[in-house]
Amino acid sequence: MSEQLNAVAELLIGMRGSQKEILIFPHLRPDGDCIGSAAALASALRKLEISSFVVVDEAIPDRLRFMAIPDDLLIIYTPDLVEKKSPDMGIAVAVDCSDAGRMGNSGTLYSASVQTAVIDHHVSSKGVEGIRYIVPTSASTAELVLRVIRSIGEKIGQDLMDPNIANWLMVGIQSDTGRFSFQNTTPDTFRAAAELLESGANVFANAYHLFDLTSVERMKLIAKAMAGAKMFFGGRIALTVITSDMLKDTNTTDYATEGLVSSLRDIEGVVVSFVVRESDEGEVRVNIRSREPFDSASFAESFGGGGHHRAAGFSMYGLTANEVCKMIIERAAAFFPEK
Ligand SMILES: [Mn+2]
Repeated sequence: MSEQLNAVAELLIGMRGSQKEILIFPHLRPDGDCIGSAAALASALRKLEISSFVVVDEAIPDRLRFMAIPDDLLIIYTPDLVEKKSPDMGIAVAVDCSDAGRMGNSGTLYSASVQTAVIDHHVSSKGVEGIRYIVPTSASTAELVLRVIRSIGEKIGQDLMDPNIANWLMVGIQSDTGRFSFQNTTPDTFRAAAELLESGANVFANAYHLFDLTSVERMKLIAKAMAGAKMFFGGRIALTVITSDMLKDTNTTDYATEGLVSSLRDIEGVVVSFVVRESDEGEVRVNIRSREPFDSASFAESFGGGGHHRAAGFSMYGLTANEVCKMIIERAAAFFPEK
């Protein structure tokens, strides 16, 4: 067992018998991995009779409702919580992210905690505070949380797994591996998945909800985005812009764009793809997917963002989507090795 895993497990176990809470913080705009990991960890900790909640800025997005995470496991962040919760807060755990900046408003509450811990698999993990279990080679945070839960169980001699926990972790793995097809998928991923299946996860239902289920509205949005896609550098870069008007016209939300950036990368010859999204709040968000040798994470970091080598993102403020596109194309050239 790694030292970091052991340290996180011991830290969490240490809250048994205290009146303090363990609050768990996924990242903003939650995906299956951060929400699944957070819900599984909170639920397992409750079996130790530790009061534990997942703190989020907004309710679970519609497309993840199938996970059936009970409302009583969640706290929707409000600013008054910082004062209200601080005295009760024993440990704040960041999952699938490593600093308050990725959490949105609830990051304020995370930062107010004296003791923090991080469970994450992003190469661009930031910060130095707290106990940090960060494994960039892990395909998902869910695999790391599974190890934490298993380790706690072994230490206290209690099996903490149940079908809900198993399924929430499986959702995390399926989400982040593109149902076991991305380059990040490892033998450990399959071993974890096998264990979770044996504990009651439903790989089929998850795949349907995560990847196949769609809507006419979303299809219309994707059609517009695809029609507007532009190619650069002899077809090695594919880029498209999603404007606020496109979302309004098709009656969709931001979440409808999921999967689009991967589809663009799948075009033959494309090494890196970008989806540039306008938001009403003056933010322009950029999603990146790439193939070797293009490093999405370091490209995103050069704009103040982060992520994984093959999947990353960043946000810009006070610029138009077109200005951001121009900057991307100018800077991307430097990220292709010299010929
Ligand atoms: Mn993840």
